[in-house]
Amino acid sequence: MNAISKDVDRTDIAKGSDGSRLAKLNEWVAEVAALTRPDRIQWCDGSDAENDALIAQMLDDGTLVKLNEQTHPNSYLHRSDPDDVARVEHLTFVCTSDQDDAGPNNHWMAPTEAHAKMDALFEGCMAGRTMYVIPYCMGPIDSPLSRCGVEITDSPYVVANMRIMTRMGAPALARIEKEGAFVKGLHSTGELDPDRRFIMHFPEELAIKSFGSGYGGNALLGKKCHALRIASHQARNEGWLAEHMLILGIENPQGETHYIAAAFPSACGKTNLAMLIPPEGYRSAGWKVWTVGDDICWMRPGQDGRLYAINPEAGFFGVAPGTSEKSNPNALACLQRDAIFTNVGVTADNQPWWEGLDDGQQPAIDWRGEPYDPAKRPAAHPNSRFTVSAKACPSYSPEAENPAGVPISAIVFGGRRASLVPLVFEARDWTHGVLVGASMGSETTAAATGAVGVMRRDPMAMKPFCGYNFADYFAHWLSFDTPGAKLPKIFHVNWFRKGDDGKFLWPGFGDNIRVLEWMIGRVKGTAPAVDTPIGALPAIEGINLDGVELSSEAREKLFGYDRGGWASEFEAISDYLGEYGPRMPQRLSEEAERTASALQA
Ligand code: TSX
Ligand code: MN
Repeated sequence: MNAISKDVDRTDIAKGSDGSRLAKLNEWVAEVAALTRPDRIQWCDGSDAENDALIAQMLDDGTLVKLNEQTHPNSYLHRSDPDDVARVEHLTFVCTSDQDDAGPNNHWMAPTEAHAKMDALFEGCMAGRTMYVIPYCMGPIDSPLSRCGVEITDSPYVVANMRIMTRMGAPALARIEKEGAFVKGLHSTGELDPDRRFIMHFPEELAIKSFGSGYGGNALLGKKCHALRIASHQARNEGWLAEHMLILGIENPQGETHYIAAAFPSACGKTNLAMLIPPEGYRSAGWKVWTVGDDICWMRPGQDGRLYAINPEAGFFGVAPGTSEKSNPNALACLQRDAIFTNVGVTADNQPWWEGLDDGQQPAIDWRGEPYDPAKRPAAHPNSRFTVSAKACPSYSPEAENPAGVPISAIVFGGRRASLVPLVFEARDWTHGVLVGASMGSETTAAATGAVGVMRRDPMAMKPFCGYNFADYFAHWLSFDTPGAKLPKIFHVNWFRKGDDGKFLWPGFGDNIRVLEWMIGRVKGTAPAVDTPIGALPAIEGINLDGVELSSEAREKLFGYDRGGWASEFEAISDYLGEYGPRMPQRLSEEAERTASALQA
């Protein structure tokens, strides 16, 4: 157990000692207990003993199934309710007093109405159950960029996952006692009735209420609810950014490391990029990619004017299907022990299994716990997950624990685009880069929607996660461009361009380091580029393509640009941005017009 936890007298906390900086927390816990009426209240300290007891209890009641101890020590499978397997955007609300503050990008409900609705659902919902109080810290425990929260839940599965995904327990409680401030998250799995399921955010109160789902994004409140929706609102007020971005470090043979933050919509391989292993030629030359985070990035200007970033999370809650020795060996290495799997299949000898694992084994039981029948359903749910500590990742950056964060040299936006969009381009300046982020789009895959190849705009990959009006969000991004700011360069990438034969033109995966190398060359002023109206494209001699075989069609499509196609794209972009109405910053519309007219010229 952590030393700090010994200083905390839990009996005293539960009583709510006067004058204590924890009084606010104790009062809230008492209030919630009076509403939800649990049989027991358990304050979580994050200790091994506490975790062992929770795991034993979940094995006993069937919440968890133990996996093969020889091949996957200390690893477990959770099968969720079959109707509770993903985030539910249509039931996710941002409850600001003024509807315009939530914006057209969010579902909105008035705070009083939302509280009344949720409190009715929560009334007595924990009767016969244990209420867990989980103090947690998003970000390194000693970082000024970190923020704390407390999640109250009746789900031991949530406790076990929060223990991996956040800095949970006694040290977080000690920080809350020192600061007095925390985000209040209330969660109950309820009866898992899809008609009585809501995820409500109250950014003005720094509060979250989530009922009726045990699924990660709806139930692990530190992640999407706190670290993105609530934090984005807080970040605007306090002058920082809470983004849906991976963070990686790229180390060159001279031993210099540059940090890159990158935003992609779902199904673009964010976790794979965050854990990239360079191709052999690069590795032997001394290149290395370090993983800081795979999903969320909090960044703010430092004393020197640069943006400094932390990963607020402590683990990975990644999509299992498609994770293989080829696509992501580092992720696979993380999953050999101490992992929780949700909704994957299992082999006859009880090893976790998913589509695209490609290890030569076969599934015996599917994610519903039934004998595997390919005619019925895939073995693993397409949104099945692993939860694992970041420390288990072979490429985990030691700098990820640096309380000062890492300085960001480049911000990358990207999407899945079969046509038009080249492999990489660089924005002219910050304003143009914000436009590039705001106009991001990606084509859907079967895993996400069933409808394949439909273009969805997803500004900065924040469409489901921005806790306030997108027009205000773009203005906030623009506001970082101040005298003295040493902002990162902004790029756009597309690993998914296809040829006329429908095949991918770029090898992707480890070879993406070639694109990252060009970006860092641009940051340092050494890599050549060609200016175009959409931004700067790599000069063909400026990007290392040794060992990559590209047809002339591939070269043309990956490194060229189609003026007519982009002119149409910019019409679509103006229409899309127009949907955000009169609150849209004029600087952004002007930037779009500037590009559009350059394309006409
Ligand atoms: O994650 C991906 N990345 C980023 C990796 C660092 N994926 C998987 C996306 C689904 C989550 C990719 N898929 C990437 C990519 O760069 N590129 C592609 C498309 C692609 C697929 C297969 C091949 C090449 C490109 N080639 C062969 O299978 C041989
Ligand atoms: Mn995400």
